[in-house]
Amino acid sequence: MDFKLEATDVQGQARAGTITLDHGTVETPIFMPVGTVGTVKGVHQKELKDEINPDIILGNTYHLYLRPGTNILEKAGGIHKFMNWDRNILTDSGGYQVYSLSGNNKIKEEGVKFKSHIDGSYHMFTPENVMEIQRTIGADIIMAFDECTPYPCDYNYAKRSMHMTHRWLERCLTHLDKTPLKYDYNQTFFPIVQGSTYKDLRKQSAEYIAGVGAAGNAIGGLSVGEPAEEMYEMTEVVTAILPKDKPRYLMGVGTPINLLENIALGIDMFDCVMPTRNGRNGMLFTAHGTINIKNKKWEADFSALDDMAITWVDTEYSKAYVRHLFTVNEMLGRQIATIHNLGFYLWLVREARKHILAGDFTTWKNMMVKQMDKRL
Ligand code: PRF
Repeated sequence: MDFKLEATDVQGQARAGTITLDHGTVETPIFMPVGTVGTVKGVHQKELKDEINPDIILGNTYHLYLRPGTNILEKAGGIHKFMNWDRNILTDSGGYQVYSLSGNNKIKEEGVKFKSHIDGSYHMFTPENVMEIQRTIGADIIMAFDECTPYPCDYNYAKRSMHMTHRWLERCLTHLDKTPLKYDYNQTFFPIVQGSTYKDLRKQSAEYIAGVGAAGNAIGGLSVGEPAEEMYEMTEVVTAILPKDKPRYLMGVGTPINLLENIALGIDMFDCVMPTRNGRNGMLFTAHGTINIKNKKWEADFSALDDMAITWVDTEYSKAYVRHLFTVNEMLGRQIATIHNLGFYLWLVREARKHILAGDFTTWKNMMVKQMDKRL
């Protein structure tokens, strides 16, 4: 993996760069659409490529391990071939999903024993087998196995958990060294900073992670229910320590405003289910604020879905029609909303990149944050 920093904002920490991987170059800042089980829900690969055009998408180890399973993924020749996506993919390690999705999990030094949310069967994730599973899935960027602490989190628990995440990281690295690549392209490993909402722990964790010297670094444990201001404070503490010449990935974030504020603090990569999941629920993100398309106020509004016309659905369909599709629970409504939202998220990070390169990011960001902070 190669990271080139092209520009840094004059007033803040925002950066524009490129990450080159074996399935193409990623322009940063980037938002990675979430394709949990090997599909960005409701979007054809062709639409994803032609309309939304992301350089990289995300998949989840937890889900792909449960279904279709590593056996099928290996037979398919890896996730890219299986889902017919020839651009980059990043897999999350399951270090978040085992806590958020499976009931009854037991976290121990050895690893996490968890109950499948699908059939109730028991499984064990360890730093070692998660590295092997990610080798077999075959994403371009693979993540360390960590513990994402909940919010709020007791200081002593957060501290013990952070140290365990660091010990797990050493085990990931040792095992990865011993586990050969399965396919004919490279994989890049990112470690994850934890430390809950405690500045001293975040500082300690960022120093530890920076010391590993990985090609890229991630920040976990945020956007788990804490106030946005607290998230920004933690990002700021961590980005001040993480190396400037490596990409920084803030996991599971966030709203359009969260993206811009964190870009301003030096984050390069994001992923979040919000544009897809909230889209399926009728929430549309626009440059002028958030729309609940299910609202009766759109019943006879025949204007274009979004006059900014970022993707073709924005002018092809009216608000009244999309509202109708949601009212009668037609899947096309959910598909349209998903394409709109992903188009908007990708537009937003590309605009951010343009303004960083042009040198007026902070002014533009402040204007956009004010403009987007509305319910329409
Ligand atoms: N760890 C991992 N994945 C994640 C998170 C984390 O802390 C988060 C937190 N917002 C999202 N996804 N491995």
